[in-house]
Amino acid sequence: MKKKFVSLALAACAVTLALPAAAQSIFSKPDDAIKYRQAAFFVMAKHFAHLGAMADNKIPYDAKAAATDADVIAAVYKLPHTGFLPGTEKGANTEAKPEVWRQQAKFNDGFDKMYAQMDKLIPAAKSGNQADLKAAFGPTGRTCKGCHDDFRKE
Ligand code: ASC
Repeated sequence: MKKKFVSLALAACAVTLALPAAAQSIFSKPDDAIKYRQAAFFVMAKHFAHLGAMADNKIPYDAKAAATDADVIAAVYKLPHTGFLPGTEKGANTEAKPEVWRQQAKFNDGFDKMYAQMDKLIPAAKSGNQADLKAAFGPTGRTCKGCHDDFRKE
């Protein structure tokens, strides 16, 4: 009995130690991590869609507004990944599919691909040149969609 308790306690410690430091420092409960990733995605989506509207001439191209969008995206695009912690599969109306935790390598690769595209989109959106924005926007949107198809419930 005592032995079983000790091994359970050790297992609990191992799980705690395996969590990224952020899990201990900034999220006090799983729902906080879910809300954090959703909030970061929401801010990204708003500014990404605004860039898209300018790229597609749905609203007039405004170089200054595009640069602001790029600055906001640059500040938040690496935040959502932090919120996909073990134990956050359910709660806070998450749209994440179980595949996020079952196919970790593929999921992480999706983030790397998004980062690579954003690292092109951000300077393009700040270039003051609508053609540059347009050229970078399409591939970035397809990268978003590719990951959503695999890992987000519709
Ligand atoms: C957006 C938005 C997304 C992506 C994706 C691209 O504007 O909110 O999630 O683009 O729809 O296909």
